[in-house]
Amino acid sequence: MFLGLDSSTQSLTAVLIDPVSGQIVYQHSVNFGADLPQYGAPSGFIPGGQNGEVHTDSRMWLDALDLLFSRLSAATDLSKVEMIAGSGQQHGSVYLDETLGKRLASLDSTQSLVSQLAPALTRATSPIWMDTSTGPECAEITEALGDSAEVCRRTGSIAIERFTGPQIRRFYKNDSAAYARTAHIHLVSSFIASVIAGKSVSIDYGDGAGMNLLNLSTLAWDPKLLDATAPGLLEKLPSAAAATEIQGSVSPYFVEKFGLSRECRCALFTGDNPASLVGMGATAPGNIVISLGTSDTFFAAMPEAKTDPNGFGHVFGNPAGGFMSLICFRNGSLAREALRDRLGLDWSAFDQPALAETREMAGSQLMLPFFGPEITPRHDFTGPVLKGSPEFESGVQPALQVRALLEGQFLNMRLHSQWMQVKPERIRLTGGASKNNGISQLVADIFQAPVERLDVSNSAALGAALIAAAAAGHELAELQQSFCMASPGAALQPDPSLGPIYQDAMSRFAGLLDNTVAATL
Ligand code: ADP
Ligand code: XUL
Repeated sequence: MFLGLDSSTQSLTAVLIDPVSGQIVYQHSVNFGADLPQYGAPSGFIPGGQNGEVHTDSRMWLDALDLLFSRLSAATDLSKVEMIAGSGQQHGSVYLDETLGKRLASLDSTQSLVSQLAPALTRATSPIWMDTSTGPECAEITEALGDSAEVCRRTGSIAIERFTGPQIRRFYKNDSAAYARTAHIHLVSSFIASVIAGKSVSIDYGDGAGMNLLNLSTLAWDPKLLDATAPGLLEKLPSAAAATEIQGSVSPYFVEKFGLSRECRCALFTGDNPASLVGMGATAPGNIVISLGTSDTFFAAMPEAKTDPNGFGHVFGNPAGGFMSLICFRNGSLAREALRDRLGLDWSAFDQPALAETREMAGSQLMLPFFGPEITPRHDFTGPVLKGSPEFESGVQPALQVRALLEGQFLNMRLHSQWMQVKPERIRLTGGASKNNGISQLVADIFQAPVERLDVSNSAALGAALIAAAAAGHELAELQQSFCMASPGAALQPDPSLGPIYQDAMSRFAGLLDNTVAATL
């Protein structure tokens, strides 16, 4: 059996798979808010941060590991696990002193992880991906490199507030003594992997690319970005490596305490998005994953590291080799909910009658679907912008408003993923809104590609379990065939007659966006 772990914002999840039967044997989550209330983080982070700061108590992740493994060992036979891999929320970082190696190598299974490892922390809390406090540091890093295009060319993303490099720079500027005491800077993923492996392990290319520090051409830390970020940084970072690289055996702590086998080995941990690409069965180019969650994300495998000339999209390593893109849209379900509530509808009314009865009007009325600031495109919108018939613009036709909002969201997604130059052969749709038939059909029509909906609830942890099996020699493509297939006949086919209509609508949408942004600059 193979174990995949995912340490996300709100929970730590385990998925245990048996590659021979093609079955998930067991899955379980520790919820940080509910299971570890002593950390005061009901949604996985410390509420009330100032100036865009969003941090988490790093010790919470250690207690979550002990709790998860104690529950796993009570529910399953962990001695059958051959290999462990995992993933973590991206960009978050953990800061530790020079005692880390010794502490990891001599963990006492009669004590807790937190009591033995917390004394090594040089920064009490970890900045996580929701943090937006590093605007000045992003500007300084960009300035040192010349311009944003240069940062993007090297690392696959412009300098981004939540990315680890700018976060490290802020720590160095605000507390240089603690920075100087720091001997190891880990990502959430590599920190947890290090605990499990009993030694400080590498950062994988998938998660490493979310730091504004990894050079995508050399797959090594970029000297110019290291210099622009903080002094002496190279010595504090683990090396970068492929996710499937085996790190050795699991720490004796987990053998003695939870009954893992001494032969059980560990692969590297990656970011939750790269792991989801694996868990959604989309590591080969041509497959697109669209996740319609709180925010919407669009990700896809890319054979080579092309970058977004506009700087909105990101490039990460693909755990199966090559690269992947990730584009995030802030106004996802939040915007759909805002319109739903404004019109007093429920989700089923989005499909029937709203979308059904406005079919003839496809692509005719345009909405810039932003109820607040957006990151793709990066602009402080203050509300949606409507362009069409006078009735539509006056907002009196609820059904047409729904259609225009959803069309606007997916036209915006199609427009801002064009830089990848990938023709989607198949879209795998996931996230809360993928349950909606009308929304799912609209995705097929706008992208002119079949849409499959996968019933995979823990795609990152499943992806991690598949990475573990692949590291042990199983064929990833075969694993994905067994674990990540849509039910037969479940694909929604695009209506080809809508192809030219949405092509034209996308050009008009782009024009409206350009004019609106220009008018408010
Ligand atoms: P998260 O990003 O928090 O993991 P989920 O992927 O679980 O989010 O999606 C949750 C969101 O899905 C809810 O906030 C809700 O807006 C949306 N949602 C749930 N059911 C439907 C539906 N039938 N139609 C449209 N949206 C839905
Ligand atoms: C990606 C990002 C988020 C986190 C969530 O850039 O910030 O998707 O990985 O866990």
